[in-house]
Order: sequence, then structure tokens, then C-alpha cells
Amino acid sequence: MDRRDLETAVAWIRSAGTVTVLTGAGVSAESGVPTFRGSGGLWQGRRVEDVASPEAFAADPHAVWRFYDERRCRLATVQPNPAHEVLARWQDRFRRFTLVTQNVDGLHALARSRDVLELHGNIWRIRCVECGREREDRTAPLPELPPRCTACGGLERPGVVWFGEALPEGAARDAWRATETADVFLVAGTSAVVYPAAGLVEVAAARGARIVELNPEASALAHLAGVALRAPAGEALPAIDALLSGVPS
Ligand code: BV8
Ligand code: ZN
Repeated sequence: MDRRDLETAVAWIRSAGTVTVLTGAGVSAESGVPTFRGSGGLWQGRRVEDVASPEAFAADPHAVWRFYDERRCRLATVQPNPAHEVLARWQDRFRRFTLVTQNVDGLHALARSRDVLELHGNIWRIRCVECGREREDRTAPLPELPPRCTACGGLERPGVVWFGEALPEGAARDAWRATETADVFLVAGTSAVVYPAAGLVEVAAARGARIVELNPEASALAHLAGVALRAPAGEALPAIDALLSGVPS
């Protein structure tokens, strides 16, 4: 990680009133959660449309649930990493701090981040396709696949946003609002290829926010970042935090 870039990022963040953060799968990578598009990615060997789309679910709910139940079992054993922990500490450090995530793993909340805006839903939530009842269920593995709604007997689905589905209205509205007013916009651990979430980076740039990218590789929107720290989020965030707290690293 380039020292000068780190110091620039720290200076920008230190003087920020409003900080908005967008995270992707990369911030959970150091917890042992596979990303989607990197090597060994979740989508590897699978066509996304076959497991994360309403059409796939309608065609074969059992196959789609096997994919999600397998992920839930793996996620049940992982813990937040230092990237999640620093972001949770920062929520009371600025005049306004908003954490927006594309991740469905719930690790930000587990690290005690509050009011996380989950643009793509949450893998621990299950929703009835018939009556819409939504519940939190951390059982892994689930006793029966696909699960059935105890209220109406209807088919239940994972509470995530699939391709072709709209983002949750409230979370999206709050995420756009927090981005439009951000002094500093941190984009961490995302390839920035999935829209409309990636569009937040473009909104931040259009509003003149200072954009800091935290990613070992350049994302699709790296050209919009004023500073990029080419390091894992689990290293970059603690390094920024140490300098913010005046602890010489
Ligand atoms: C919508 C939930 C409209 C499910 C996910 C063309 C054709 C077809 C569709 C489209 C198209 N163009 C645009 C679209 C729309 C589509 C889209 O954007 N497709 C893309 C792929 C082209 N978007 C949608 O369909 C969205 N809905 O548009 O609806 C609409 C509007 C109104 C009414 C009705 C409909 C919905 C998108 C949501 C899809 N759901 N997930 C599940 O998880 O199972 S997306 C999935 O990708 C995850 O949520 C994930 O978070 C997200 C983004 O991926 P990343 O998080 O960035 O992860 P990735 O692996 O890609 O990258 C990891 C990064 O981390 C890398 O850069 C790597 O370098 C870095 N990294 C690795 N290690 C570390 C690290 N960084 C830091 N530290 C490390 N240690
Ligand atoms: Zn129901």
C-alpha cells in the first residue's frame, strides 16, 4: 500500500463530516467467504442465471435452495474480520456515517454495525412467495428444502435480491441520499460491475465527493477514485484507523 496514498486517504477522511461506505464481497473475503467473480468465485462453474434469478427459482426451487443452504452452512461458521470491525467503530466517529453493502452475509451487523443498508438483501432472511411473510432464520442446514411457510404453507425463498429484481426501496433511497451528501465515499471490496449498486460510485463522483477505493485490484470504476489503496480491506482499514487515531503504524 503506497504510503502517500494512505496519508491522503487519512487526511480526506479525518476532515470529512459525512462519510458513506459501499462494501462488496471483498470485505468478507478475509473472513473466509468466497467472492463472486474472483478465482474460486461463487459464480465459477455456474451460470449466475441458473442459481440467482427468479426464473431459476421458478424452474427448480430445490436446486436454488441447495445453492443457498450450502452458502448458509459455510457462513454459519465465519466471523467478521478487521475490515468489518473498523467500519463498525467508525459509525460514531463522524457527523454522519452511512454503511451501504451489497453483501448478503450479515457480517457487518455481526460486527455491531447498526442500520446497515443491505441493497441485495440478507441470506439469513426467508420470505414466503405466497403471503410475503418474512422471517429471520439462521438454521443451517435447513431441515427441509425448499422451506414452507408455517402461516400459509406457501413456498419460501431466500430474502436476497436476484438479478432482474428491484432493490429494496427504503435501503436504496437512503443509500442514494447518503451518497449525494457524502464528503468522502469509500468503495471497498467490490468489482463495481453490478448495477444499480455500482451507480452509487458514479453519483458520488458527480457530486464531487472524494472517492477512496480499497481493493487489491482495480474495480470497474477505479478511474473515479481520487485515491486507491491496493491492499486487502482487512489491512487497509486498520491502517487508516491507526493513523486517524494518531497511533503511528
Ligand atoms: C436490477 C444477491 C432492475 C444474490 C446479487 C445486462 C444484462 C442483464 C442484466 C443487467 C445488464 N446490465 C445491468 C443489469 C442489471 C443487473 C446487473 O447489474 N448485472 C451485471 C452483472 C451486468 N442488476 C440487477 O439485475 C439488479 N436489479 O437491475 O433490477 C429492475 C428495476 C426495477 C424493477 C424491476 C427490476 C439486481 C442486482 C442484485 C443481484 N444480486 N446478490 C446472492 O448473493 O446470491 S449480486 C452479487 O454481486 C452480490 O450481491 C455481490 O455483492 C454483488 C457485487 O459483487 P461484488 O460484491 O463486487 O463481488 P465480486 O466477487 O464481483 O468482487 C469482489 C471484489 O473484491 C473484487 O474487486 C476483488 O478484487 C475484491 N477483493 C478480493 N479480496 C479482497 C477484495 N477487496 C478488499 N479486500 C480483500 N481482501
Ligand atoms: Zn405464507
